[in-house]
Amino acid sequence: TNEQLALPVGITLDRFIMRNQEAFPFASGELSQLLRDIALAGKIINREINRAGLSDITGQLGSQNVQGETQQKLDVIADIRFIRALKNGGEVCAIISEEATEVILTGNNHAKYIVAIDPLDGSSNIDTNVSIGTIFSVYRRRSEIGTEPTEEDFLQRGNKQVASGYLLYGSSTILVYTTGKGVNGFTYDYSLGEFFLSHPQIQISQDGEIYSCNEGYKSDFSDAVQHYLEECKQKRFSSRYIGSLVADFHRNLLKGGIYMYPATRKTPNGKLRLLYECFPLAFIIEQAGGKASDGKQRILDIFPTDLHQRSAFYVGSGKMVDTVENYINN
Ligand code: P6P
Repeated sequence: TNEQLALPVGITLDRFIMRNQEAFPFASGELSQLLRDIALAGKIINREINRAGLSDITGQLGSQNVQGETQQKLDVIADIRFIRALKNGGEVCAIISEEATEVILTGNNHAKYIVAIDPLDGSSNIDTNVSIGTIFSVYRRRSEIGTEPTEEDFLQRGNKQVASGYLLYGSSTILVYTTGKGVNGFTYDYSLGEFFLSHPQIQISQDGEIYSCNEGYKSDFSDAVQHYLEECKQKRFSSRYIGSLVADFHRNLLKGGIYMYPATRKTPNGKLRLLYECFPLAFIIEQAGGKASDGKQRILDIFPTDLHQRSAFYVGSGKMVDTVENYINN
């Protein structure tokens, strides 16, 4: 059944996952364990981020810290931590990451899940202390259990995702995810080392008055998108663009709004990556009652041909995505 679980605010993530698993009649617990592994990696990265200013790991790759150790950038550390957590958790047979060109094999060839991840989105934001995020997407593998996974395992439509979510390392650290039964947000209490349900059954408003895009590229946008921007300004909508996808997405999810990254001269196919940015956020927004489009089609219907392919991205309140699509297609 598709009813959303009404669980009390304040329940721990662990208990929520357990209750949620009961709602899946044939669940064997592997996805539950995988979600716990992701939450663990998020806690570790959260600690690294909070220490970054102190132990000077936000600098360029290769810089030395006070102990004379070779430094690694936070996004490299995040990548290493997620891969290690997923490998050790044993539920994932392969990973693709924004930080790696090729498929990463975990050696768990009997595991049935694969994960696509952007371990820490937007390094320019890391160095300037802007809120940053991790985005993840979970699929069942297409290849036989026991065989070595291949790139083909990852070339599935977005609507085949089993789960997706993000961690936002901001004024507080929040984990937001869906397994297809609604969207829930968990806020991290670092003094207890626990995530607690703080945003149960998130639903985005059908319409909104916030638009997020980099207007510096306005002259590159199609006439249609420029006309939509004019409409937003005539209606005195608020322009909010943090330049950090997870932060912009999360604000719009809670307050209503649209995030747009259209094709530009510099990025003719859009800038954002389909498999580990657009697909996971599109799954979330649809589960929260919103929409995600590349301007012509539903993001989740796209069949990817390359692990790192990019896409134009319009995501948020359904009526706002419909409006900009109408400009583009008429
Ligand atoms: P621009 C950060 O580099 C990122 O991937 C997203 O987090 C962000 O929304 C976007 O790119 C910002 O891109 O071209 O506006 O700087």
